[in-house]
Amino acid sequence: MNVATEVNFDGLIGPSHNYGGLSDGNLASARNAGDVSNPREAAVQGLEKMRTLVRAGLVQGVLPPLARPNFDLLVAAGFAGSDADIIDAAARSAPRVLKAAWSASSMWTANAATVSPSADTADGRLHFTAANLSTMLHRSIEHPDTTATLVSLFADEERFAVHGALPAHADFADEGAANHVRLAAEHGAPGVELFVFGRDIGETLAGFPARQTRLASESIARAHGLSAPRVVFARQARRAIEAGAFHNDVVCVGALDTLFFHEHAFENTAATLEALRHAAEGRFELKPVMVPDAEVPLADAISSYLFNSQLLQLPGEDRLVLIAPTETRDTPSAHAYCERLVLANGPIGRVQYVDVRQSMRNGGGPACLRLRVVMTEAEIAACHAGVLLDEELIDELQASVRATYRDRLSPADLADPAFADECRLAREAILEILDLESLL
Ligand code: SUG
Repeated sequence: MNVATEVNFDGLIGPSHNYGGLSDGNLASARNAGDVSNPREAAVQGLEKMRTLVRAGLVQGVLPPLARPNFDLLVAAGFAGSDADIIDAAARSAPRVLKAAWSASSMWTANAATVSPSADTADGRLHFTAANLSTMLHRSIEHPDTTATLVSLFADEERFAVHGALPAHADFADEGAANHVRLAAEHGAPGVELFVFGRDIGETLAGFPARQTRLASESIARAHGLSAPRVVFARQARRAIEAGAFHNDVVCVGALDTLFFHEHAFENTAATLEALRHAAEGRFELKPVMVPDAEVPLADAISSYLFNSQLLQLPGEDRLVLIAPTETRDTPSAHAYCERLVLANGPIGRVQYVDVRQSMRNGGGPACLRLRVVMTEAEIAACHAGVLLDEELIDELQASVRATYRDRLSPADLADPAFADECRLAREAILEILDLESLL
């Protein structure tokens, strides 16, 4: 067995972070639509979360923001001329498309791709499939640039396989690692991969959209060369989606042998746990931690983002640590549950709270902001070194953000062509720091 480490690649929040109200079914996004945002504070908060994990002794990576506005989308919508002409015309006749083009949503890197570590794949390579994010217009434009980023970071084809996104059709709707959980005895051991979908192909459902299909999940498992007996496909509870759990990671998080989830996360909890136990047989014993609705009602689980936490094995701690958003601490039922959880002598020994409020107001908690990549030493050595962070690099990124990002951004600013230049310069400075000028 290879020794491997879980590396978290967080999305660096981009300079156009704003509250567009673009995500149907994401209650926070709808609630805060049109509010003034604080891009500088948002990016600093995200970097502080990364610093917390660096200080805890973890390997921490970062993915740069994508170029915004996305002029390809605006040109596809028929706008032409200079950048300023395009923004001006779009602001007048297609403001919602312009908002989509400006979205900084690539910060939520849990949706960037689905990742299978080399211990799980038939060819022994570390596989990525960029998510097509086809359900939401503003997110559907991410994948070409995300693929390019992944290819630059994981260029060594002998060790890494980067697959482009699945077809952009509703039957293949895919939201990446937000609907995927990997469980294993140790990070480097062969594991069990759980894919959670909300919809079958051809199925149309009333209400909030189910953003992941069974076909998408199955296609990824095939492309990654996963061993069928070690893969579980489970249906997300319709009730959870209707209550605002637009991704499974809003009601479930897993790490190593532990699955932490809400009673109403899965359509059939008993069958899901049974399938996981069966897939894990001979490798590890599953430790399910199910939170009853009577203790944390589904609505509180979703508003507090209790489950959108990072569940981590930290050096020097014998039990897992849950890195939860401060909103969990501020929600009485979720907070009381966490207090009991750590006393219970189960697999989770500590809860630590982080402030990512700017992202949370768009429905993005600590778990949304990171893409987990289990990597061997050799894979870490083969990955682009410029994106692996230490505190000095975090300081440098924060200084750059403070110098180039706006403190306040209001919806009207998105119509200002000068803001596009400002964002370009801010991104250029970041790419230079990360030694990724090739992505300019
Ligand atoms: O896709 N919000 C994101 C939040 C993604 C959270 N990710 C995970 N759960 N893994 C989304 O709904 C809101 C953007 C806006 O309204 O401006 C947004 O895209």
